Amino acid sequence: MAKTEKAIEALLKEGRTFSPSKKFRDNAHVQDEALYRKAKRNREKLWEDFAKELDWFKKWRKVLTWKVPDAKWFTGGKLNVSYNCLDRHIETARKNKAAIIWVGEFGESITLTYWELYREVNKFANVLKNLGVKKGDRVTIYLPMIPELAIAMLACARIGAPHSIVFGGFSPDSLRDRIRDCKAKVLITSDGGYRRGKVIPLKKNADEALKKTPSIKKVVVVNRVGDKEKVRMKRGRDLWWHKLMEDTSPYCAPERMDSEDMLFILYTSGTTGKPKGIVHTTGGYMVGAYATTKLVFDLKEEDTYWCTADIGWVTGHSYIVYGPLANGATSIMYEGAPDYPDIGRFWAIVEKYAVNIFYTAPTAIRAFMKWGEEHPKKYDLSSLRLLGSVGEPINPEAWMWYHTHIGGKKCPIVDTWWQTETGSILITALPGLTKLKPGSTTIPFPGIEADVVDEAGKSVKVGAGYLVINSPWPSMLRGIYGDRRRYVDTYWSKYPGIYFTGDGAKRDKDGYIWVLGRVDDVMNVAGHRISTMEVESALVDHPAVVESAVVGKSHDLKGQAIVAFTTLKRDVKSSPKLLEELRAHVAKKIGAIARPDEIIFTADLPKTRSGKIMRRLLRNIAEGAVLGDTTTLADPSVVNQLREQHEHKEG
Ligand code: 7RM
Repeated sequence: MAKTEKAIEALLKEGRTFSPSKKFRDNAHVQDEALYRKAKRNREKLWEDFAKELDWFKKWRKVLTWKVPDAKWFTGGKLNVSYNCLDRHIETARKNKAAIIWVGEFGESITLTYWELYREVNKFANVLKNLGVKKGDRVTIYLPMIPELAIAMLACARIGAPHSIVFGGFSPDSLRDRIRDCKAKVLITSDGGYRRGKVIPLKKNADEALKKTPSIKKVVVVNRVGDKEKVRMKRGRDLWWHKLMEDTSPYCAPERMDSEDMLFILYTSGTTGKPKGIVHTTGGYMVGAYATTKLVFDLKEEDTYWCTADIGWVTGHSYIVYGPLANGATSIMYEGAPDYPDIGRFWAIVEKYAVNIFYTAPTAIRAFMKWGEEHPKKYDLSSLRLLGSVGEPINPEAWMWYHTHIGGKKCPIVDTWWQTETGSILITALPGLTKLKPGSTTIPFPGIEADVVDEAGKSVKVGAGYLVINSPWPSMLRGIYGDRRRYVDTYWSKYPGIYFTGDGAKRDKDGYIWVLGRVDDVMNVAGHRISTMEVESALVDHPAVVESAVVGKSHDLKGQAIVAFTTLKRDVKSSPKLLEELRAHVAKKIGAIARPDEIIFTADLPKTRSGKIMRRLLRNIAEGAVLGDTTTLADPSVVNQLREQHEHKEG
C-alpha cells in the first residue's frame, strides 16, 4: 500500500488530465451532466428508467424496498434474464448479428449469432430440465473459456436454476468446497481445457472433487480436448454434452422469474479461509449490468466489444455475457492466454475483428509494457475507440502506456471500480464526459452514493479513509449463500446501514476517488482476490508446517505477490526442495493463482502479547521497508532475525 500511496501523491502533484475528443463526445450516449442531476433529484426514477429499457413479463409495483441490510428492487416485477439477452433480439434485425465471437487458443473461431445462441441455449435448457433440474436448484459450472460456458449459464438463467461458476484454474478441493456449500445438483464440466498449449484435466479434477459431493446427481461433460485427455465416465452419472444435445427439442419457454429470485452465486475470497458465496438476484442485477455496459462502454449497435476476463470471475459474468448480450452487442470471448502462441495474440485479435472497445486488467497491461511496444505496433489497432481497466489500481506508467501504445492517444480509458459483491461497475468515468486523471477511478456512476470516511464514519472531504457506499443500488449482493451472519458482519457492521467495501481510498479536491487497495486480509494478485487465510490453511495442511503467516507484497507486474512466513516442525530441515514442495502444495490445494511467490522459513512469528500475528510488521519486512513500532511484540528478536533472513534472500 505504501508504494501505491506514494505513486498517488506524485500523481496528484502532477495534475495531468485527459478530456475526450470532440468527436468522441459528440457521438457518446452521455454528453452532459443531465444524468447526474436526474440521479440527485430522484435516484429511484433513474434506475426505474433503465429498467424500462428491458423486457418484463410483468411490471414492478415498487422500485425499492430498503430495510437495512436487505434491499428489494422492482418488487412484483417478473422477467427472465435469458429472454432479455436473447429472445428480444431475435425479433429484430439483430437476429443474424454475431452475439458471441469465440476465439480459441489455436486461433480458430466460432461465431454464434443471436439466433444460433438462442437455439443452443434453448436446447441446453431442455437438457437440464430432462436431467431433473428445477427452478431454484443450483448448478455448478467448471469449464474453460469455451462457448458452452456462456450457453450453460444462459440456459440456467432460462429455467431459473442459479448457476455457480467455478474458475477452471481452481483445484479439486476448491471445486469440492464450492459444490458442497451450495449443494449443487448438477455439475457441468469438460474433458479438459487448453492453457498455453497444455491440457488442464478438468474432468479428472472434477472426479476428485466428486468423491465428497453427495448433492451432485448428474455430470455433463463437454468434449473439448478429445483424444488428448482420457476421461472416465461414471455410468448413470456422467453424460456427454453433445450426446444430450442431439435430440433435444429446440424451444424451452423462459421461466417467469420474480425480480428477487436468485440468478447466480459466485464465490469470492474474504478474510477467513472459507470463500463467500455471493448471491445475486434477477431484476436488479440485470438492470445494473445492462445500464453500466451501455453507458460506461458507450456501447453502440455497430460496436465489437472485447472484455478479456475469464467468465469464472464476476467481470466475465457481467461484462462478457449478461451486460453485452442484454444490449444486443457483439461480444468476443477468448479462450487463451495473452502470450500464447505469441505475445502479439491480443493485438492480432483486435485487428482481425476490428475491436472497438477493449476492457482488460492492469496486470495484463503491465505485462504488455514489459514485453515492449514493438509488439502492438505490428498490428492495426485503429478500430479501437475506448479502453477499460478493472481489478486493481492502475499505476500511472501503465495508464500512459495503455493510452499511448494501445489507444493511439485518442481513446478515453474508463478505470472501473467494482466488486463481485456490487454486481456491476459503481465508480467510473463516463467516457464522453468525464475528465480523466491517470490512476484515479474518477467519480461514482449516476445513482451511486460512494463516500470516503474515517474510522468513526465521518466523511473525509479531501484525504484518505475507507471506501463505503451510502445507499442501495440495484445490482448489489443480496447475501452470502447460507450465511446471514457473515453477510451482516462483513458488509453492514462497521458502519450500520452503510455498505463497507473493504477498500481504502483517497478523495482529491475535485472529488475524484483514488483506490488504495484492500484494508482487510485479502490480497489482490494479478487482479485475483485471494485471502491470506486461505493460503495459510493450505500451508499448515502440509505435514512439515507448524504455522504460517501470509502477506501481500507489492509486485511490479502482479500488483501484489504472496509472501509466506512459515515455521517448520522441529525435526524438519528447511531446504530449497521443501520450499518448492510447499509452493506446489498450495497450488494443488487452492489453484495455481495462489502459489506463494516467496516462502520465508522462520523459527518463530512475531506476535503481540495477546498472541496475534503482527501482519503489518511482516508486510513491512516483506516490502523491505523500515519497521514500525515493535514495543507490543512478545519477542522483538524474532523480527530482526526475520528481516535479516529476508535481506539475505533478496541479496
Ligand atoms: C471487478 C472485480 C474486487 C476488488 C475491489 C478492489 C479491487 C477492482 C478496481 C480495484 C482499484 C479499480 N471484482 N478493484 N477494480 N481497485 N481500481 N478499478 O475485480 O471482487 O474480484 O475484486 O478489486 O480492491 O475491492 S473482485
